[in-house]
Amino acid sequence: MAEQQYAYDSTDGVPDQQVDQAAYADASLSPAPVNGHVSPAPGSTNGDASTANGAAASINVIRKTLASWVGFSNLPNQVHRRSVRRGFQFVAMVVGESGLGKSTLINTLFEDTLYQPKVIPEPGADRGRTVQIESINAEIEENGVRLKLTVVDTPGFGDFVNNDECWKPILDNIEARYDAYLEQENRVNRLKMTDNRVHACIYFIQSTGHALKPIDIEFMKQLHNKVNLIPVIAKADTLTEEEVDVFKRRILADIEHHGINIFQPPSYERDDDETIQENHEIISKIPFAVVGSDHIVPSPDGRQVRGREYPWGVIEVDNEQHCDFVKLRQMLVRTHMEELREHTNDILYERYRTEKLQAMGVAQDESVFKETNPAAKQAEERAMHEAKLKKMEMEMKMVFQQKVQEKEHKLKQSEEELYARHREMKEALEKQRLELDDKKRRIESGRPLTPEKGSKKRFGLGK
Ligand SMILES: Nc1nc2c(ncn2[C@@H]2O[C@H](COP(=O)(O)OP(=O)(O)O)[C@@H](O)[C@H]2O)c(=O)[nH]1
Ligand SMILES: [Mg+2]
Repeated sequence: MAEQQYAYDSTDGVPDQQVDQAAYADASLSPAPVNGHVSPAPGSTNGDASTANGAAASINVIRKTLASWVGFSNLPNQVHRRSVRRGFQFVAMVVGESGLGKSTLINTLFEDTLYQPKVIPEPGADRGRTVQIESINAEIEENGVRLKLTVVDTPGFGDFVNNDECWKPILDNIEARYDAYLEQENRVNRLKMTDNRVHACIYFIQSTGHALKPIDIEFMKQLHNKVNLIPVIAKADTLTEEEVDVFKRRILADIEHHGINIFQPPSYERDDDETIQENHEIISKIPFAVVGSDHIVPSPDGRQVRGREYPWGVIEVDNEQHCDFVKLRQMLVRTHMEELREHTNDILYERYRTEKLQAMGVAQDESVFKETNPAAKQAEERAMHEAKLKKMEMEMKMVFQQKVQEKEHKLKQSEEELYARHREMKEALEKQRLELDDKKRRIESGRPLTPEKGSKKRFGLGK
């Protein structure tokens, strides 16, 4: 059978800080403040799943059967080998009031005493005032497949006179684990990622046979968008078969009425009939009515079975006729562990991460999602090229105009100079002409040109 080795162990009911620290050490998680008041990210409780994958591109898929064996049908085996090499990490959280059989159920699930028998506090002893968070790490191996299992227990939940906000330390712990993962994602080296996020939260409902209690509704309402909720009816052996049926219907009606999302095993188109049937059976049993026991008792027909012995008979844990434990284990371990991990990563964590980053002011550059259409891209490039040419043309025009203006200016200047010179010369000529006219008139009138000089000469000549 399964070979098991425990990394850490803890005694149930006794807060073991060392265990808690060790559990966090790997992912450099710090334990969440037990009664700290970290406010949840805005819209954290009712946000919609943002599974925006964008519109699927209309690519024509060619479906054909290959003539020869190419080999990619072996891919699942490769994934299998890698998974076996790496092992799996799974974190399960158990929440519910004290004494509902949380520790017993975990021991029953993993077939060993992860939790030692409870040390019940003395009457009047201080039990602490807050919900505690304790985690136990165990490494389980079955047929060569390693599972690193962490069980997060929440002793103290619902145990006080005032249970207002007793869901808060639990929510804080879940968010602290998301934060630790986000921090790892942002590291430069992401090769050694430890996934300490809570993948499933088993919520124990007291088998009152009536309806959900306000504390149950409040807890589920606060946590349903943060974690995969798996409600179970604790100690189902205290109810008769009919009582269980009625109680289950009432619980589901309450859950629906309050709009609470519990984990629903999804079914897929390609599932084979057997898987679909299996899924259907699991879904029909939700909320699982469970009985836990880590004792072996003799059954009336002489077999040694895990169960609870009563004066009127034996309740067998592993008998589907007696309780839903087998179905719960099947879903949690055999059929849907990977689904729980995937849903945590793809939906719950993704939403938390988006809200957290948006609150920090990190925005998504939507242009990176823009489809690249070659024709549109070409047109865009052409337009850009044309705009560039136009700009160059404008610049050249401007330079040309400037040059023309300069030339015109120069021409105008020289024209003016020429005009001025022309005017000057004209004036000078006019002056000369006037002088000549004057001389001419004088000569014609017989007057000496230059009277003083002329008379002297004439006198001189006349003698
Ligand atoms: N009748 C009945 N008793 C149970 C069941 N599971 C656990 N118990 C008993 O309930 C008591 C408290 O169980 P425990 O696992 O310590 O509860 P926890 O405080 O929720 O962890 C123990 O005496 C168990 O033997 C169950 O399925 N049915
Ligand atoms: Mg316990």
